[in-house]
Amino acid sequence: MHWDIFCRVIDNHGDLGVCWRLCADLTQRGHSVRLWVDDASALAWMAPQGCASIKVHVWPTDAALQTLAQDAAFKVGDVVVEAFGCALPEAFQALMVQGTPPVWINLEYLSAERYVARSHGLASPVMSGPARGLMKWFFFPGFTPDTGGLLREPNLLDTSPAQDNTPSPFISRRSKFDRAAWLAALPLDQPIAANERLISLFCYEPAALPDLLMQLSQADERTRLLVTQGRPSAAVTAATQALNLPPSGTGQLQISQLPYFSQTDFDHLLWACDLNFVRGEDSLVRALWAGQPLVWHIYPQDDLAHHDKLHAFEAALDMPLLLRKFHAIWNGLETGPLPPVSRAMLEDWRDWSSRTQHRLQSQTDLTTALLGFVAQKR
Ligand code: TRH
Repeated sequence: MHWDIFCRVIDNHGDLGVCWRLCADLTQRGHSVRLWVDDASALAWMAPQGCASIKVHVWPTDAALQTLAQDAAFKVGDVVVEAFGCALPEAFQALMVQGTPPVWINLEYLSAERYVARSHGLASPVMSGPARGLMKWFFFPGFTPDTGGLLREPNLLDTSPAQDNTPSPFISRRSKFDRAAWLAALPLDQPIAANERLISLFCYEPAALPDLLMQLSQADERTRLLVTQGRPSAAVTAATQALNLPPSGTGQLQISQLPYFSQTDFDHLLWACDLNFVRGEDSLVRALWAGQPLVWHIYPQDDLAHHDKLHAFEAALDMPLLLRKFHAIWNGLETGPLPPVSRAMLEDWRDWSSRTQHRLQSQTDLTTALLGFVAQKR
């Protein structure tokens, strides 16, 4: 099938990150995709290799769409995805009613809250505008079989670290992963030593970050903190300055700043680390698939709606109590010292991550569910 996927970048990288992963998964399954996006600049690092079957277009102006309307060769896709309520241009909606109407999907944000299962798959009749009379369908990702599921490309878990040891170059395809070779090829000031435990950091600006840095610097074990580019890197710089620490860390803590990775190498980072701090939506899902201990920094909302969202996630995935406590402090719901990241605690969290990965893996993945849903609605 042919797909038109519309994405607006609100802030950060999640909107485009999720859309690109969906596009890539669809093309891997033989579909062709046009991705319409208002700011594609992050694709330069997220997907530097591009993808022949994904045509990236700038968000269309009315004038551009009027020109397209004159082009006899242009056809709207069989499926149109409006990602995260981004609102399709009216001139595109006008094109949608010219031939056989596409299946129109409103792809929503990920949440474990109860309304998700209730709302998944509901119809929303279009009552006004050029597409009046068409139907939009709500499609909600989620953590239970009565939702749209989670993005998971077909071969993803066959190639996770536990199952594969074939060497690969630094920018590798997702087919093979060798942890040691991947880590050795990272552009770091100091190579990683065998006795260092590895923690990746992808977050916003958690108030508890200085506490984490101090705790790690005084821990029993040596830790390498691998800090991702952008807001995490700026937050760590600000925290080390406020604490009067060297930028490269102190005591048992060594801090290394990473470059922007492709999504493939971002996954590799999550596979390679002993603990992953992730944020937002897409990196959370990828950390769940990595099966390593994780801490989630949820996207903060002004009305504090993220508090309920975090609690629903903890409950849905039956998170251990100490990990919930860590999340409450990391996300600013509670104050006080972070529980120490001890070896015993990481073991406990690893058991939970591994059980959670297995449980979620038994669910239908989002793209398969979406294809089934579209087939019903055509
Ligand atoms: O960037 P985010 O905070 O995006 C957020 C959330 O999706 C949030 O729910 C949404 O409302 C808001 O955007 C507008 O976190 P997220 O979702 O994990 O997206 C990050 C993407 O960036 C993900 O696809 C992984 C990718 N990435 C790389 O590919 N390479 C990198 O080096 C890094 C740091 C990230």
